[in-house]
Amino acid sequence: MKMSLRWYGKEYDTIPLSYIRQIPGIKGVISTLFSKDASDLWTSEEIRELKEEINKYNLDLYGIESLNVSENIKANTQDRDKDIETYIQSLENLGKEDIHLVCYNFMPLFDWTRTNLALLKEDGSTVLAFNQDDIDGIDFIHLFEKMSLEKNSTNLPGWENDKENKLFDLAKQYQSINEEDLFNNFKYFMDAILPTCIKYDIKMALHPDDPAWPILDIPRIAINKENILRMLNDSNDIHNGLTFCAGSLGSDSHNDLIDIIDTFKDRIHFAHLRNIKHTDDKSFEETSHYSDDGDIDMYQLVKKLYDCGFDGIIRPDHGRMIWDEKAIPGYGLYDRALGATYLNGLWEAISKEGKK
Ligand code: DNO
Repeated sequence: MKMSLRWYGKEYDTIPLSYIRQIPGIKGVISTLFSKDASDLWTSEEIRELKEEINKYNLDLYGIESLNVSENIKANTQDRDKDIETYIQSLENLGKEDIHLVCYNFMPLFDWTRTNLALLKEDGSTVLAFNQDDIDGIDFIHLFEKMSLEKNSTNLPGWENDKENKLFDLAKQYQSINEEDLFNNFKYFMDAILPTCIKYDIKMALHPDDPAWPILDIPRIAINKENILRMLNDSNDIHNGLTFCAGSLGSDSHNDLIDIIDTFKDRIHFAHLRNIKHTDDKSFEETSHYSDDGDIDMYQLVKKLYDCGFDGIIRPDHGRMIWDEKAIPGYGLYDRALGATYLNGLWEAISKEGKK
């Protein structure tokens, strides 16, 4: 297992690599070319530059999060084959630069979604939260306007797609797409890219949908064990794998996280570990990583990963904002560093027990 942190690149991230390097046990980061639209090509030069920047700090680039899949591919518009060709070319360029892990998602239109990016807690920290009541009954256009006003931008943190201009057209398009279409569009995409992934040994790690249910009347499929099984088995190759994201899958309390790790153990290439606390059936707040603070027993998850022989990358996921830090929501330094250290502690204890 290698512990890692997500880093958005020197132009966007507020956290210097020199700080990340000081977190015990972190020797590499997961990163991206954040300015890229989902239909853009990633050139070898750009990938090399990113790697070299990271290497300057004695860190490795462990993998990419995310190489985004365009809405053309997800919604099967007339440009899908063109975008798939570009995606394949980007994968080839990554493979040639010795990158073998790609995290991506297949969520239509919205990536991870929260209704509050800074919910104040009694200890003075702020957390990300999702409250279903806040979006129930809101039509999409109004929601989008509300987010733009609050953020003074149409781009949410963590969203890396070319959403702004085409958003409304796409939203309409998705009205006529159902789950079955999404499954088919996923298979079409995966079958097209797999030969390249196999050739360069690039492990694709599908990120589950967050929250793990359809929002705003737009379908979502990577939401539970059954659906993910179908997505992985329909294009059955180890390179078609999963990012086990505890917070995303755990947003639906019906998902049995331990069983999900057990089911996908050979196909989990990347793990995002974080904790959440449900405030209602479809509402939750993020918490510190510590088991007692949330609904997820972090010890059990780490133990299950260890027992399954997991030897991929783990990163602490969203942190709270603490100690007056100002950073990309969910991606500050302090609470993620605490998370990494806590998770490393669990891993060390479990692995030493295991060897007794
Ligand atoms: C949220 C992240 C996601 C993830 C993408 C992968 O914080 O885990 O935005 O990076 O869904 O494409």
